[in-house]
Amino acid sequence: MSDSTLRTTFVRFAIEQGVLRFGSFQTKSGRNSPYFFNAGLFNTGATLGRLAAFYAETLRTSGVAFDMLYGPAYKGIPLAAATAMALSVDAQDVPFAFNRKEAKDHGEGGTLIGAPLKGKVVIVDDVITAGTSVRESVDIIRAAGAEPAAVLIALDRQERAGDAETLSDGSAVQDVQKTYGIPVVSIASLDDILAHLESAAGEALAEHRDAVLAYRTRYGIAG
Ligand code: OMP
Repeated sequence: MSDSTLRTTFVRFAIEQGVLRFGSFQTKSGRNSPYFFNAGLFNTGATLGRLAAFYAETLRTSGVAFDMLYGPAYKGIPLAAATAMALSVDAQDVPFAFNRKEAKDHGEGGTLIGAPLKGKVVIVDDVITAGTSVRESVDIIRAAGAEPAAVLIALDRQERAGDAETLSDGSAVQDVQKTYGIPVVSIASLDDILAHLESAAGEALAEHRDAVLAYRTRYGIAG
């Protein structure tokens, strides 16, 4: 599948599954968004498997060199595990690890579970809006003596970080790339959602196009 076909197919898949919805939603950073992508709604074996195949294909074609995957709790955990399984379908057996939110002082102890963090580590997560959640993962990986290699996400909302007065110039994803010196690779982005809304296939959702465009004008990076 070509890169653009993969993106288009993914946007359609997310809409079909009710993962990508249009209406009125509040984001974590307090923005009132006309669309929302809830990756937790890929909640059957088949849909999670299909999502993971998109992650695996996106990572493979990105050219990023990596040794293992890391899934931040909670939502990154099934994503990293399923992506590792999807990579193994093409005989790429990659270790994965994840964290728990609270340290355990008995049993296996610690906050990290799975393969030991070492080498080049790809952080697997769902969405980046303002980019607030990447720092913790980077810190955990570095503290273990490993090296963050990239952030792999399903959707880049292509928004600027900050509040109304302090909106940054670049996108949150660009900020992450600059701050940590690692690429952010996404299956799809807001541009792909807009392309769908503007296509014949997105006709039924055309009523949402103006609101999404207005939102992008306010918080987005692209013109
Ligand atoms: P940042 O940490 O600000 O980049 O926001 C990303 C997080 O927001 C994701 O991990 C989700 O918890 C949540 N989110 C979505 O899942 N989908 C969206 O479309 C928008 C958000 C959000 O709240 O910004």
